[in-house]
Order: sequence, then C-alpha cells, then structure tokens
Amino acid sequence: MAKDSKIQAGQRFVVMGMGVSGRAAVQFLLQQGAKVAVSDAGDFADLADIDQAIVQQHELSFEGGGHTESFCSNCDAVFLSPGIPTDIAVVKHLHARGIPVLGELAIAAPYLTETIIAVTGTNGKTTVTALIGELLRHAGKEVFVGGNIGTPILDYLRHGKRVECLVLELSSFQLESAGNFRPHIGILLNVTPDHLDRHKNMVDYAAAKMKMFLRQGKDDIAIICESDPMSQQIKPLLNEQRKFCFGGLDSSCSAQGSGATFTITLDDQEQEFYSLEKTSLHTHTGLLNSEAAVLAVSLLGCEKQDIERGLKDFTLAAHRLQFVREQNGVCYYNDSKATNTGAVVTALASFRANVVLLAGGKDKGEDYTALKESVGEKVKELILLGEAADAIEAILGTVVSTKRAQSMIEAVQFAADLAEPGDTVLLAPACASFDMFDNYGQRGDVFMQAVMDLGETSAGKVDR
Ligand code: UMA
Repeated sequence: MAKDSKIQAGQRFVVMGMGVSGRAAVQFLLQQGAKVAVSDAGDFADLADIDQAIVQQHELSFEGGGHTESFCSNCDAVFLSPGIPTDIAVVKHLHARGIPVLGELAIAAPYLTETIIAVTGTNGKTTVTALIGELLRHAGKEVFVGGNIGTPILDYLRHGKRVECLVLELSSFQLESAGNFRPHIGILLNVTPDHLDRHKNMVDYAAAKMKMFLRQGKDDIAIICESDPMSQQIKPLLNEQRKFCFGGLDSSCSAQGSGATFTITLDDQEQEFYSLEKTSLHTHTGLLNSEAAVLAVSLLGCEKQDIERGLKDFTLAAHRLQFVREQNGVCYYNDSKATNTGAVVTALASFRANVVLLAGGKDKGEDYTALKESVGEKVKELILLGEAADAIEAILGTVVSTKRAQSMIEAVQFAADLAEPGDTVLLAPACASFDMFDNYGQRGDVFMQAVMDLGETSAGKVDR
C-alpha cells in the first residue's frame, strides 16, 4: 500500500494500541471497508470490555499483553498509536518487511481537503490551538479543533460533517509517523527538553517536530518563534514555504510585542496593533501564544475586530497557570500541565520572586539543571514529591532549600505553612504525573481541592 493512497476495501490492517487513537483508527478503517486486527500491550480482558460491539460485528482478532512479529506482520499495513515508540523491535521488523507503518496523520492525509492549521511545540500547543479555533469562529468560519487535544482526526473524518478549517494540535509522537500529512499553516511554538525518555536526545525530538514542515510547498506557511533558540536552528533547514516569525523584538518579525501589547505586520498590509489587557492571555506566555495565533488567523484573512472579540472571549483551559485562590495573602496557582523544565521556567517568568514551588512526579529523562537559574532567582522553598524527588533535589538542592512531601495534600499543607503574605504557591511539577495520578488533570484537581480545603487562619498558617 502506498503511503499517500486512500484505504481500499478488503485491505488488511493491524492496529497497534487500542487507546483513544487506536479506537478511532479501528472505526475509521472499518468504515472504509478494511479488515482489522488489534494488537495491544494491555490486558486482553480490558480490550474485550471496551470493544465488544465492534468485536462481534466485524469479527476482529486481537492479541493482548504485547505485540508479536507474526501477528503484527500478517497484514498490508499497520496503524501505530502515538504512544508506541517507533524504534521497538516489532516496528523495526515491519519496516524490514516493507510493511507501511502509518500514524493517524498519514492515514488521514489523502482525505483532507480543508484548510489545515497545525500547531506543535513543547509548550503552549493546547492554548494556541484552542485560541486559533476561537478566533476563526469569531470570524464566522466553521472549525474543527482536535488532534492531540480531544478528538482524533480520524474520528472527525468518520463522522462525515466536513468544515472549512481544521486546527490540529500535533505532538512529536504523532508527527513521527505523519506520512504525507501537510498543513497549510504549520506553527512551531518552541522546542525545549521533553519526552527524552522516548526521543533519546534533543536532535531526535526536534527532528520529529520538524516533520510538520517536511511536505510543505511554496504556497504553505511556517510560523516560527524568533526568541526560541532551538526553533531558530530549525528555521534555515526549512524548504521553500513562506516563513513568518513571532516572539521577536526586532522589525524583521511579523508579530512582535512586549507587556500586554503586540503588533502584526504582514507583507502587503498595514501594521495592526493588539492589546491583551482585560483578557486571560495577559501574561508573558499569553503574549507569545497570542502573537502566534493572531499571526496565523491574520494570514487567513480574519479581520481585526473579529480577532479582538475572540481574544476577549477566550478563556484558558484548566491546569495551565490557573489561578486557584488567594488565602491569607498567598496566591495559589495550578500549572499541573507544566510537565517539563521549559514549562516551569516559563511559569516562573510570570512571577517576581518568593515562590513556593511544588515539583516532582514521574521522571521523563530530563536534565533538571535547566531549572537552576530561574529556581535560584524566584523560588524561596522547593517542595518535592513523587519518583523524581531525589533526582531534582540532587541538582536544585544546591540553590534552594527543599522539603519532601509524601502526598499532594501534604505538599499543599507544607506550602501553606511556609508561605507568607505576598508569596505565591505554584504547582509546576517539571514531570509527568503517572507515578501518583491518572494524568496531569487529576493531579491538578487534587492540588486545587487541597488548596480549597485550607482553612482561613492568621499569618498564612494552615488549619489542621
Ligand atoms: N500500548 C501498546 N503498546 C505500547 C504502548 C501502549 O499497545 O508499547 C497501548 C496501551 O495499552 C493503550 C494504548 O496503547 O491501550 C494507548 O495508546 P496511546 O499511548 O497512543 O494513547 P491514546 O489513548 O491513543 O492517546 C493518544 C495521545 N497519547 C499519547 O500520545 C501518549 C493523547 O495525547 C491524545 O489526546 C490522543 O491520542 C488523541 O489524539 C495525550 C498526551 O499525553 C494527551 N500526549 C503527549 C503530550 O501531550 O505531551 C504527547
């Protein structure tokens, strides 16, 4: 099967991984008339529970508990879920046998006729994707927003109702197996260390992100951050697509600003001025995210008054530098989505000093020395929890006083004890959540509940 062709009736697919993407793939492939088998590392019993209706109707065959070469290679092509590394032995075996290994973007690509805006980067993807969706809707366009956030692209295609614009958040995992997927506008927000347990090193990680631009032609657009060093190394490697920048302070940039204001300058148009005051985007990160999003929709011809209304109406998703409450003069913020060091540095940039930082969780192979400077500058006490506590303490214990907590509730209690009026308590873990929680959302919810449960007492001390 060629990588750029639509599914043919009767083609035999093995779907590897039966999570959100795998289930969408099974249903899409069946709808196209393919024959499907499923291989998952999880329990067969779990799979049977979830997919009984499909199993019975289409006589699907399964293997659970791992991926065998014999099962996975008995097909014309394989769908690979984003969470499965591309360098495991069975995938190498498939490549050696010449069996196409396709991710969801590769399968979707031949079916896509919409205007596609794709957003990738280590941090800020979800906000920028959602913001572009909001701005386009305010400009009267019909939009689908999905990808790594929410609905997989194959579910969108399966449901049949097509729209004008697709705004897709794309992860490095999805981009690794993207085949001929080509966005009309590709936005790279930043590349800082993350997922190094999967990508091995920064070069591999950046190479995966770069795949977003690989198929673009001269009529397509790449939007890149001027102030992100790794993105700037990628820029000269791009093809013939048109290139626009945001996040710079010099006049060569198409979107530049400081504080709460920025300007957009397109090739043949007058400069447009925007203010983020009285919006939820009025932070250092909000400025960069807004520049990228407004630049993209301006290039699609959206009008200034629609963009301004969209910026005003936009609300940030939960767990992203989310203000929780002020108690006894201490402000509490939940940035549970800060799962890598770059995100923590960005979060700390929003505060002047005197931060009590809650960090730790499941280690993703990152080098925590990247935090030394901003933690040394902004953090008065570091409360550590989770599997990565030792590794973080070994590095940051030299620049800040640390304390260990056994649970999130205990960590919040320690923070409330230590914080004084005027201080900030910030959850920004620099780690994944899976050692103690189902996901970052649950971690943020537990943090916020613990904060809401703190009693009102004098001098920032907690009621017990
Ligand atoms: N599995 C295997 N073999 C393996 C590993 C996993 O069979 O070697 C199985 C698991 O048993 C499970 C399934 O694969 O049944 C899980 O698949 P998956 O890990 O690919 O996850 P999905 O449920 O399909 O969700 C994926 C994205 N997850 C990952 O990339 C890890 C979701 O992003 C995304 O929302 C969803 O597709 C829809 O597109 C989550 C994420 O954490 C939010 N993304 C990372 C991030 O944002 O940093 C990249």
